[in-house]
Amino acid sequence: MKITDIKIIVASPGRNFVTVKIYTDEGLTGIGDATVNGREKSVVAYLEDHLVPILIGKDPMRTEDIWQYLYKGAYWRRGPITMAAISGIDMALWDIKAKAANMPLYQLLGGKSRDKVMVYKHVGGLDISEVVEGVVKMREAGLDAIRAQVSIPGLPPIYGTGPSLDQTKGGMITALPTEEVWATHKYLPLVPKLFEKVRDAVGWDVHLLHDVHHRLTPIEAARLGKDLEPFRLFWLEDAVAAELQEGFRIIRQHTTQPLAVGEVFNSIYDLQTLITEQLIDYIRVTSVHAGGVTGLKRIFDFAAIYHVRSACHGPMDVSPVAMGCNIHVDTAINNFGIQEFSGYTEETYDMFPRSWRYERGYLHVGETPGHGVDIDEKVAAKFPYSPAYLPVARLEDGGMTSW
Ligand code: EZ4
Ligand code: CO
Repeated sequence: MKITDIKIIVASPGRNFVTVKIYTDEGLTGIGDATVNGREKSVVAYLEDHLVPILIGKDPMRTEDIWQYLYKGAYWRRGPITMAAISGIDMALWDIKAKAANMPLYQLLGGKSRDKVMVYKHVGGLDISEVVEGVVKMREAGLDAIRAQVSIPGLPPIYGTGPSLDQTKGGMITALPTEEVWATHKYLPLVPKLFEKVRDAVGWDVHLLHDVHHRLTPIEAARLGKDLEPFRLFWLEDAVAAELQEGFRIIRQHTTQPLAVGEVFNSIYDLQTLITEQLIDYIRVTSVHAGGVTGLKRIFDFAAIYHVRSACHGPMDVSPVAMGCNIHVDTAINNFGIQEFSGYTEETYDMFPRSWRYERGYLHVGETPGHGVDIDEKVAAKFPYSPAYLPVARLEDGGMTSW
């Protein structure tokens, strides 16, 4: 089999998605997700200028060799743009391979290790009572795992705390970055109060999660971990920016609060220290940013050796294609932990016909050959690219900070 053509489709059915479509001389096609939120066009240029020309004529069945060719062969390794481009290609190639085998992708990854995939969804609110109300509703909707975020009284709402503020362009995803305000000393005492109220309302038979969005220092995160211990959270996510993996040693020394990190990682080397020193409990890499099906499976197998479980990033900017690939990997591996799932706009669902399905807190893998997600290009054509950025964060004195 030979690759005859590769098309890059950019569309914005609620938010921007970059989709790679690979054509072969045997008529089989495959698609992959290559979206990097807020940097979409850089991936398109990388793909169109550099990867498409060198892939035409290659054998699409050689998924490992093509992955290595694009990774090692670039000389300039890693990075979110490069790795998203490789991810998009890799997903499309696995789609073709599984279609050629006439099997759903999970069969090529070892078959089913579980029947369904537990997800968590997000609840946000401007104050604690709003969040508690949202968590109760979410529980009624069948969720066994729920992420809760609250705004800081006296400060403007921050990313991730509003009712889906982080999910639509009508919220806080804007044409130019908005600037938010962050104050750690106001946040730290608030979060334990939130989870005390949430536990009072929904009890202990539910997994509760919280995302710090990289905003603390290690010692501040250690304090938060200790203060949250009575409420037995499933995890504390992105407690600190993890460029310095060793920073997690400080958190780990002080708290038994389980830790998760990795949604911005794109290579196994971003997490090597975290995993081998068992500084975290869940690794949050996702197919679209960590090297496709090939990269994701490699990282999770590595993590398994160190008792670290999977937790694929799965917000709305991880497209239904990448979500489909995540679900196949989630279903096949032994060390599955949880899958983030925000759901999508109706327009997005129309654009990506798929065989996976969501039902009351769980995702179910599809049985169609390939990864089971397709793109309706007529629908895509109705939603042209529209520039959108994540917000940035400043301290109250105006200094830039992590968000
Ligand atoms: O900030 O998807 O856990 N989920 C998250 C997301 C991310 C965005 C980045 O594009 O933290 O909301
Ligand atoms: Co997160």
